[in-house]
Amino acid sequence: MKKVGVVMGSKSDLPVVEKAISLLQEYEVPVQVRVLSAHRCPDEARAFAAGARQAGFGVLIAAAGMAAHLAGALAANTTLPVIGIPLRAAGSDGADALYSTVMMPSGIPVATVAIDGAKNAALLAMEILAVSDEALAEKLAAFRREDTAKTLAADREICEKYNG
Ligand code: RP5
Repeated sequence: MKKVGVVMGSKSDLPVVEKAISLLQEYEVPVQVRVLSAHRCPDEARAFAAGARQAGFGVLIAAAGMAAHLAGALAANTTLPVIGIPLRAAGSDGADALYSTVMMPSGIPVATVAIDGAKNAALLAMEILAVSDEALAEKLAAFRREDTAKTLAADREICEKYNG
């Protein structure tokens, strides 16, 4: 199976990014995790993205806060799909990172999830890999069935409590 590259702009992003890493690990998807900043080490970030396809990656996830250019900077250097996670950061509610990540110029797409949306980033990465991996597709379908069952159980509980 192709690897998922999970890149964060700073080690301080790890508490949120860990949710994506642990979900990918739970589904036994090979992951490589890096701290690479579009601003603090642009050469290393560029080299990682430029070599990612050759290195066996199928999707990249890039998480960054504030002026969050990491996902776009990686996307500029690869034609692998790049998923951006805009993050809340000190002194910021994440709206700056959301706009910095989602508002890409035509021709360089970044699939952007919600602010701090690490779980959806991991699920989307797996959905991309599952296009050519039936076993992974079935695991994702099972996850959806469980999610539906949990919601319907909550509905039954609330109905009993409030609707008699
Ligand atoms: C961004 O700046 C990082 O992704 C992080 O979210 C934010 C703050 O970084 P630190 O100053 O905590 O290293 O580049």
